[in-house]
Amino acid sequence: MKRVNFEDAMRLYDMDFFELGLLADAKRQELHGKKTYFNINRHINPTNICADICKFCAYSATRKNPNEYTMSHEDILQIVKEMDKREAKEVHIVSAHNPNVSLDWYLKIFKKIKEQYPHLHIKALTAAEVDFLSRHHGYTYDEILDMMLENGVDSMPGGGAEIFDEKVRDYICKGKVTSDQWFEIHRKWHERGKKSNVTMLFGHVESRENRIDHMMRIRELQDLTGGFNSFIPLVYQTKNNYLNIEIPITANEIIKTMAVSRLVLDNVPNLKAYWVTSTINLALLSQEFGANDLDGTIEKESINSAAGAKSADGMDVEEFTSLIKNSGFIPVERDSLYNEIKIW
Ligand code: V47
Repeated sequence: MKRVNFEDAMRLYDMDFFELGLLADAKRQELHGKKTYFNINRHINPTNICADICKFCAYSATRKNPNEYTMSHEDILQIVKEMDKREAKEVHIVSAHNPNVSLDWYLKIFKKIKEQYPHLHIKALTAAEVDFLSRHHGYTYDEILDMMLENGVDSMPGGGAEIFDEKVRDYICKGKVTSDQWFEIHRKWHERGKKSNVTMLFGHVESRENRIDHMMRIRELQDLTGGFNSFIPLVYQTKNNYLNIEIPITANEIIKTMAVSRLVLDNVPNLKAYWVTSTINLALLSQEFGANDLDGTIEKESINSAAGAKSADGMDVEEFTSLIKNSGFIPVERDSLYNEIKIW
């Protein structure tokens, strides 16, 4: 099939909803058949004190959310101990950009987790955090990435990508990692033989053009490195932040965006329907519009739930897998690098 260019992608959005779905589903079936991947994982968000100000964020401590916190390493290790008992395979650690703690506070917790739980996959530090740590503590990106490796980080999450268009980015999150820097960090990580994910925050002030431009920039780096495991469109949550979006994005536009991204990102193997921001119902429907991954059980999550997502307590694995089965797909537990562990 011919590669989808920018104009083609715009036209995909204008297609009949179900015909677009069939196209995206054909691509999904070619890559993954009826399998839907998920992971037994746990999110930990160790601190919400942030030096950056993103208009869409409800998680960081501000005057709308004055309850600032910073976990101790003991707190974090206790959570990891409990999740390990429940046979979780991945710990996903993302923090705000806290200027009051040392670089060691960030790095040493990875080392402690790795030493005590060598079988756990540590997915940690977004490119936005790497950029913050580099600026705040005076290290190069290369030095920070090497320290992450030395301390046990296995892969990088896709956060901080937001929207790469510079004008929109300036409006929603001025001052944090730029688009070029975001790609530079992931390129350097991939060059170390490591994998990462990439997100897109949509449903706020961005246009369809901005979303397609975002996907095209990802496709370009992926052609060079092949280091992205999955693309994760994050539906903007409207509550408790400073973006003031009055009319939320429609379900139709969310599902179309999933389908278009499956077709544009022909070189990214997995499309994740992140149920936390899309709702579980739309995530299940997305399986018929290109998505082949539902992230995981999550257990607890603070960033998106602060802005209104119903994800504060995660989901039970039995319930999760039966929802996938009942929607006509095969729930396949995977590890963080997409090796299959178990068909449920
Ligand atoms: O970067 C912040 C987003 C991200 C809001 O790599 C918001 O596997 C919606 O990146 N509405 C963090 N989203 C979460 C993230 C992630 C999640 C799941 C899996 C992976 C992965 C990565 O959450 C931030 C930001 O883009 N976010 N505020 C909001 N109001």
